[in-house]
Amino acid sequence: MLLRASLVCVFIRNCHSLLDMKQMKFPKGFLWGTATSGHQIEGGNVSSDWWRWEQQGRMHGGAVSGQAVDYWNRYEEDHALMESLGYPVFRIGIEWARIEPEPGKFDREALAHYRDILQSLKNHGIKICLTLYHWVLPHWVAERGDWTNPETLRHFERYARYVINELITFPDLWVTVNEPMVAAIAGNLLAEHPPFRNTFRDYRQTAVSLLRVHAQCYAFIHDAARRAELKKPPRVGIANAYPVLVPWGSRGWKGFYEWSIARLGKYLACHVWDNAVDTGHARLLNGFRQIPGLRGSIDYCGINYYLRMSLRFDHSRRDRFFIDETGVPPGVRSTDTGWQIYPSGLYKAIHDVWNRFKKPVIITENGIADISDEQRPAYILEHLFCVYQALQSGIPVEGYFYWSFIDNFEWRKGFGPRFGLIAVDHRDHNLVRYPRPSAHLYSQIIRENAISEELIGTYAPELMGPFETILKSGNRGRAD
Ligand code: GCO
Repeated sequence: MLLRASLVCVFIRNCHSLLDMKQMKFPKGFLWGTATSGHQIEGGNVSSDWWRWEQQGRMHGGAVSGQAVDYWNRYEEDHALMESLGYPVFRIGIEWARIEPEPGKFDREALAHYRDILQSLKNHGIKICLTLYHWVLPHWVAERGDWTNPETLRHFERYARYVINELITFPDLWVTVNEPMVAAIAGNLLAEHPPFRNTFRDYRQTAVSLLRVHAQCYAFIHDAARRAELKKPPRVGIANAYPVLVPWGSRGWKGFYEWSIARLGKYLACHVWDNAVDTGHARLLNGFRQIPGLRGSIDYCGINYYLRMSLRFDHSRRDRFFIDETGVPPGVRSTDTGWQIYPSGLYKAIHDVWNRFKKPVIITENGIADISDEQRPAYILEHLFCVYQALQSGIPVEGYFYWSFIDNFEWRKGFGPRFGLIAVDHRDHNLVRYPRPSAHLYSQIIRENAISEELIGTYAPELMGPFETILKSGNRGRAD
C-alpha cells in the first residue's frame, strides 16, 4: 500500500515537472504590471507646457491631449478593470503642473486627488510605481527657461519634497525621471518635443539638470521613507530608454557617417547618463565636477525598450544631422508607428545595464502600437522570451511593465498610435474601454507566471525551437 502511494506521488511529481518543463517559469514574486503617464491619460492638464504647445498647433495634425482618456475622473473604473484582469503593478505619473499650477502655489485639492487615486490602487490590491517627472512641466517653468534655467532645480526640489513627503507611504517603486535623455535630445537637439530647440548647449544643460534632480529625488525619497519608518523602504530608479541604433549600411563615406552617428547617438542617448550615474560625474556635460548624491543613486535599473533604428544618410535631413532613422530594412517586421520589431535589443539592454551596475533590473516600459492587436501577442512573447533568457543567464530581472495599460496620447502623434491592452474609441465621448485579446493573453501569462508552450505555439511559433532549447537548459527562471 505504502509502495503504491509513493509510486503515485512520484508519478504526480514527474507529471508536474513534465508540465512544468512545458513552461518558461518566471521567478516567484516577479512584478508584472502595466505603465502609463499622467499627461497621456488624465485629461485636462491645462497648466502644463505641453498643453500650451498643443493649443498652438505644434502636435502632428493639430492633435491635443484634451480629456485624454479622462483617467483623472475614471480612475476607479480603470483600477477595477486592472484588478479584474489580474495586473498586479501599475506605473503611473504625477503631474507637476497640477500640483503647482502657479509658482509657489500648491494645489492641495490636486494632491488630495492624487492621494485618492493611489489609495484606490491600494484598495484594488495593486502595487504602485510612481514617476515624478515624465517630460511635462508647469507652463510657468517652461516660460522661465525650463531645465536650462538653474532656478528650475530649486523649483523642482520644492515640488518633489512636497509630493514625496505627502505620498511616501504609497509607492513600492519610484521612477524619478522618465527617459531623461529623450527629453534632452528630442527637446533640445532635434527640436522634436517642447521646447523645440536644437543646440548642444541646451541639450547639455537639460541633461545636467535632470541628473541633479534625479540625485536629489533619490535622497529625498529614502530620507522620507526613513522618517516615515516604512517597514519596507521603497526602491528608486530611473526609466531609461535603450534603443538599438545601427548604421543602415550604405557604401563608402556615407556608411562611415551612418556608423559614426549611430555610435554618437548611442553615447548621447544612453552612455552619457549611465556613465554619470555610475561615476557621479558627466565629463562631456559637466566636466569632472561631482554631482552631489549622483554616484550609484539607483536601487534598480529601469529599462524602457521598444525598437531598433537603422540610421541612413539623407542629405535632405539637415534638421536631423542628415540622418533618416525611419527606414525599415527588407524582411524586418515593423509596428503601426513604423518601429522595427527587434526583441533581442531588450536582452542586450538588460545585459549592458547589469554588467555596468550589477543592480536588479525592471522593464519599466515595453510595448507596441498595434491597433489590430494582431502583432501584439507575438511582440509580448518575443520580448518576454528575451527577459527569460536574461534570467537564465543569472541576471536578476525583477519586473516587466507593458506599455501601455490603455490607449493614450502618444505625444506629438496624438491618439493615432494605439499601445493599449485596453482600447478606447477617442471619437466616442463616452471613452468606453474595450480589453483587446492581448489583454487576456497578458492576464494568462501573469496568472501562470510563465510562458507556456501553448502560447508560443499559438502566437510565436518561430520561437518553438529556442523555447525547447532553453527549457532543456533547465528552468532556472523560477526561484520557488
Ligand atoms: C517613452 C515614453 C512614453 C511613450 C511610449 C511610446 O518611452 O517614449 O515614456 O510616454 O508614450 O514609450 O512611445
